[in-house]
Amino acid sequence: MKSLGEYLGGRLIVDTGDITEFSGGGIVNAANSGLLGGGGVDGAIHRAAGPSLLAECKALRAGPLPGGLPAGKAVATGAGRLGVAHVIHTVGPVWKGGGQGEPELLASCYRESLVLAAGLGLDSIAFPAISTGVYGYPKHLADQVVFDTISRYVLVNDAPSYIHLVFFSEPDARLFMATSGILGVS
Ligand code: AR6
Repeated sequence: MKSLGEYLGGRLIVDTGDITEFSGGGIVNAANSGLLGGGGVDGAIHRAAGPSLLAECKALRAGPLPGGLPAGKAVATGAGRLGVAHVIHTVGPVWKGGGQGEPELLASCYRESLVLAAGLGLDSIAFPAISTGVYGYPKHLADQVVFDTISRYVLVNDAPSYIHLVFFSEPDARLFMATSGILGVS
């Protein structure tokens, strides 16, 4: 993982690389409602964490979440072999053109994950670019929602101290910085 810049008084850090290499308080998983793994970053996180993560997700389905996790919500587990204390699983919206509440649901994913992280006492948390893969959310539109949501959150919340956005590719990270108007600003 490589850091490309720090913003919002150092609390927002833009990184590029594989989120499973993050070490710190927690990472967020772009899961699906079933919570039992999948492709993309979800598959990578489950592979890196090992079988205990799937076992914890199955326990959630057998216990408090029999119908799975709705879009926009978040739930925490341990993190198996990952170098973090917790994985926070959230379900992004599937892009259907933008008029089906997608921006609100995406904002909710980030907010709910941050609130959970703060409640768990995590000092740092790393997000992947939720919904921008298989779920088809246009990257530049997601970037606007993410920057807006995190900017508002840090204004009124002290924890977590450090919020990392981990983009799988450097062009995706630079698109985020350009879209949110922070390219070249530090
Ligand atoms: N580290 C950081 N980012 C990654 C990694 C990684 N190791 N791997 C992929 N990405 P996606 P979604 C980026 O499709 O759109 C799964 O099957 C990727 O480049 O993983 O929310 C779930 O089970 C993209 O920008 O998540 C769900 O069924 C971003 O992560 C569904 O996909 C998100 O892509 C969720 O779709």
